Amino acid sequence: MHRRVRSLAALACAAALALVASCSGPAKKADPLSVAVFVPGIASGSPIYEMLVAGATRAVEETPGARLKVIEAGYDQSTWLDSLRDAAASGEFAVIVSSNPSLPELCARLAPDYPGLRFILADAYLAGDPAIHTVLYNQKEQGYIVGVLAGLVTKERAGPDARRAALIAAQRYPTLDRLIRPGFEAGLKAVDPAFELEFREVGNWYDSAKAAELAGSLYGSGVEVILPIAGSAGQGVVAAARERGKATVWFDGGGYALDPAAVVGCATIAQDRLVYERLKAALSGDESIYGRADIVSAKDGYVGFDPDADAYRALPEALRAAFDEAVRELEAGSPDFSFDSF
Ligand code: RBF
Repeated sequence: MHRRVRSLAALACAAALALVASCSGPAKKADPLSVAVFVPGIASGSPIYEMLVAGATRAVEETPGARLKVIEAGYDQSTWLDSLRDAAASGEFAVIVSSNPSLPELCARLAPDYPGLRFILADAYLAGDPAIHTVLYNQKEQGYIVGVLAGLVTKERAGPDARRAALIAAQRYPTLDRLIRPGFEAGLKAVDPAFELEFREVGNWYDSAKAAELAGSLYGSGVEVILPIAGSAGQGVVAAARERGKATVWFDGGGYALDPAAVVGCATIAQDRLVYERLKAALSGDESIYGRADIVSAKDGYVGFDPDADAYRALPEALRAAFDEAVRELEAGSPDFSFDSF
């Protein structure tokens, strides 16, 4: 009897080992020009992801023989590691391109099991992993740009004594806490050091009804301008602003299309260009990017502002002149928000 239990246990062990062996590492060597774009969420409604897909698509279209597959992982973050592992284990891809500060940790866990696979991660930071290249935007600068504008518009519309603005975020994460929020606050305080920032959390990146509710009560309490960092949930903030004749400032570009009046300013990151450039380099055989964590900023043209919209042009000329000057100074290094590691 004992012997039988032992041999059954041995059999189970062997089966488990075989399973582990079959799971680790791709069976075939991937075509070096085969690319997966991993969207950690849903692309539609999040400009940062729409640009990720656009930039990767352009690099692949310009590279003869290259192929691209877009994998939309959805909003449940607890499933992302498994979806990534499925993509890696398929053996189909030589490069996985993605964008999000939470991706480096997940990719670094997978990389040792798939030695041929490389990762290009935008809007993220991890130095020293030989399979991973990351590029972080100086989000403090992007925050500062919309902060200055939010401060100026608040004063213009609610009077010189108005000193409250708001940020509605989907969730807390290090880039938000250490770059976006302090940058936004610095911009407000550049207009008036007494500015105070209200902070609210939606809890996810898609619930625009909840975001609209949070925005509605902030606007109702006298806040004039809100910055949403909430992906497609940010549309709820725009809807609330439209309803009350209030304003929003937008991140990552693409905001003006949401409403012709409520979005008064839109900061930009050149995510489409960046993803295009880095993937193009990788597809042409440049291995030097891996292991490197770059930081790009306003000075190099990767962070900026889009003035091309009626709602922005409708702001008083003196306000726009003061704002332009602040953006120009930022590009010239003042204030200096540069940093070498994150
Ligand atoms: N930004 C979006 O626009 N849409 C998203 O669905 C989204 N999902 C995110 C999920 C996680 C876990 C984290 C850490 C960030 C996410 N972001 C998303 C924020 C994005 O990385 C970036 O900080 C903002 O877009 C501002 O540039």
